[in-house]
Amino acid sequence: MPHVSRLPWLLAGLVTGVAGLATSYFLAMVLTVRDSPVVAVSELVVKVTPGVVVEHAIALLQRNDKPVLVGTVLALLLALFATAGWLAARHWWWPYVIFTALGAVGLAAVAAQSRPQPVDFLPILAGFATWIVLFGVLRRLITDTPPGQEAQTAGLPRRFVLTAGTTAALALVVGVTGRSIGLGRRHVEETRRLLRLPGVTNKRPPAQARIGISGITPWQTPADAFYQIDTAIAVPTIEPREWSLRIHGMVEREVTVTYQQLLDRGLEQQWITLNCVSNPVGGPLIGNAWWSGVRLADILADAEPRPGADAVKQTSQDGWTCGTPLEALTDVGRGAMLAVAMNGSPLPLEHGFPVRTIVPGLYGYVSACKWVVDMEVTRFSDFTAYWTKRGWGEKGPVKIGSRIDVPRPDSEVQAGRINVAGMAWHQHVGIDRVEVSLDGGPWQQVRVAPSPTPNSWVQWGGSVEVGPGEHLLRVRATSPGEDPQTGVVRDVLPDGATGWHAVQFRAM
Ligand SMILES: Nc1nc2c(c(=O)[nH]1)N[C@H]1C(S)=C(S)[C@@H](COP(=O)(O)O)O[C@H]1N2
Ligand SMILES: [Mo]
Repeated sequence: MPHVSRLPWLLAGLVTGVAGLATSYFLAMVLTVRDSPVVAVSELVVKVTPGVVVEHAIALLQRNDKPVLVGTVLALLLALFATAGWLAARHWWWPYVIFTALGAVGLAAVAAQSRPQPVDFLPILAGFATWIVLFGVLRRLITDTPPGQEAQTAGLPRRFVLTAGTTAALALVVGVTGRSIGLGRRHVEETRRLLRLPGVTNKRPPAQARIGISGITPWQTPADAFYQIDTAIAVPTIEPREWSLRIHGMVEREVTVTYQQLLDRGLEQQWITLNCVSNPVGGPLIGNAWWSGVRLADILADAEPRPGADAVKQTSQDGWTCGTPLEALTDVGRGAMLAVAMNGSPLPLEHGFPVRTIVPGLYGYVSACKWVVDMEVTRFSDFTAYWTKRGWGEKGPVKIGSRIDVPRPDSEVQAGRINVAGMAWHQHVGIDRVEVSLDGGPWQQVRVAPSPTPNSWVQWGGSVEVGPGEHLLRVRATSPGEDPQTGVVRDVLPDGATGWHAVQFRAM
């Protein structure tokens, strides 16, 4: 039996292990998962270690306890990776056993955190996949090379050295990139926390806007419950002092505003409901917030759009685009704004920090540009925006909508008089009537809680009489001076769903 060097095996284990760690770390940073996998495992170690031991360690290490712990876990991992490779010289399956065990520990560590989300597990899975695939590749490069037959580098098969070396270098790049993304985000998060915005208040919803029926959606949507839609892979991290907005194109005067200049113009605040064109009938992609920002009509007036322009092509820092009707932005009455705050706090990073556009009465995909940095005054005939290219309508005015929150679909209620309640919206136009129909019967009017503005949704509620058995409740809303909401069913594509929301339930 020829002499088998164990060095390539040990290196294969190390390189594979480190590459998997780098992938998972990178993904954790990009997905803004709370902790990188190694940190999550370190936290698990603390959790399963007896309290006295932890206290002694903290007392001993003082403020270095966390770096020391994470460093120890990392060192242990490196040793395990090398061992896994080393053992593979004997039995090919050893690394797979060790990598699987480590993956399981990683999953357990994430599961042990408070309220883990499904996405929190992705980095672990990606790291595990990297381990399995990569070790397979390196293993083949070692075993497929008959000793002494191929070119050697430092006593190792040259092709193995090349692949392992490239992988290690890539892992380094991936790891360093992940770190800079993570640090950038943390820095901007801190800037955001320390920001004090003059004129931003945290307004409470007006009491009369609430219908007072339990189980209904809150009239004001907290920022962390607000739906989020964007194409950004990593949330853009923009320092306010580095932000500026350039308005150009078909204008008399190009205008550039910095963050400070924006604040100096003075802020306006209003309740505005934002919804997504891809929200199905009865769906959750809608929210209502108290927005603070600067009126866009004023800023555009400074730029003086030229006759013939009918559109504004907005571009975000990450290159997403949308086309907004110019008149919706210049119409003072509509109240389109460059928003800097949501519900009394600077915009969350996910919702466009430091500045986004909000236009009452238009779907988000044609108007609500997050991380907005560029506005080109132009013509619809001269460009196509991100979603328009993909088959969605060019203009995107919101359609009237209504939703049943109470009773819940497929729920059971006591026969008799039961509460019914939900939301209705037609931003910029308003809602003045809501009706429900039980089991296909006549439409019965319910109460609409008055909203302070047509730009926000309303809560509606009332009661209906139900006997024992299966029931179907429908809802439709009406805007002032218009026909009731249509029951014709249309898909969200290309410009928003139509049809009545219906809820099936059972009475006992
Ligand atoms: N930069 C950027 N802005 C964007 C989007 C995007 O993908 N990128 N999506 C739009 C869409 S489709 C909607 S519905 C709203 C959603 O805003 P929210 O995530 O703050 O709720 O943002 C809009 N603004
Ligand atoms: Mo959207």
